[in-house]
Amino acid sequence: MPKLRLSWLAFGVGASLVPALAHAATENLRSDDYVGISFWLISMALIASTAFFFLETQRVAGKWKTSLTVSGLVTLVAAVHYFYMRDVWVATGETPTVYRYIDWLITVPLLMIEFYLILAAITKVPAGVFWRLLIGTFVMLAGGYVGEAGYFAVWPAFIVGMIGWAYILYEVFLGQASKINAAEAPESVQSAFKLMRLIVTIGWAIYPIGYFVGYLMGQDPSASSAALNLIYNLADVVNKIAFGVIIWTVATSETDRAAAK
Ligand SMILES: *C/C=C(C)/C=C/C=C(C)/C=C/C1=C(C)CCCC1(C)C
Repeated sequence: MPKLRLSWLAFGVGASLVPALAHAATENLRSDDYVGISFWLISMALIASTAFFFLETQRVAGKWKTSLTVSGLVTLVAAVHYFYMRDVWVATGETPTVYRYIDWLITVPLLMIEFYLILAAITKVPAGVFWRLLIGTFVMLAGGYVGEAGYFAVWPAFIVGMIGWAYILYEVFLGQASKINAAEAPESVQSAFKLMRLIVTIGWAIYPIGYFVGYLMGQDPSASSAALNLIYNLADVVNKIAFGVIIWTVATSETDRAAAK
């Protein structure tokens, strides 16, 4: 069973990265540094989730294995970035913008693939749907990055990012992707699709709220960077870990249902 071995291999590579990176900190975490503590907590939660998603691929039916593997990749890539972000924050007290956006640049397209895989488990999906979601993603992240990194005024950059996100929402609620969620799909898959729409709407909305609080309320940037990072960190728990757990719930219940037949 080559697939089974592959997931163990991926797990092994991920697990061996952990000790090397987890000890990279050059400063000690202060007990009153709540943002730093949140970086720590979430790093560990992401690692545990990665192990869980990879190992659970062995339990689910074939067509769900890739979805769970992608969930594990999202949490693995994020975990590695969280180690670096935590170090930047603990050592300097500054927002780790570059690491944050490199993380998003990899993990948001992976989540789009995840979305596409769920649709593909229901029915044939035109590849154009995936590409349009990806274009929306790039516009959204490019806008956010040039604003946060100081290459562009924060308000117009925010608006560009919002347009990218609005386009994704349009595609998922009114565009071709929305029409694909056909009635013949099993109920649990349909409810997963609805839940994923909720994630992209409510879960993802936490990020622009973070940007707004961090840059657009006219506060001193150093005072608002704590809020910015706390909000982004919370958003990642919802959108990376909880999102993966949703996929896992559907995958296991669909697998059990098929086995009971
Ligand atoms: C795992 C990381 C995820 C799911 C990151 C998602 C990021 C966003 C939805 C960011 C959205 C933004 C806007 C909608 C406006 C501009 C500022 C951003 C980039 C924070």
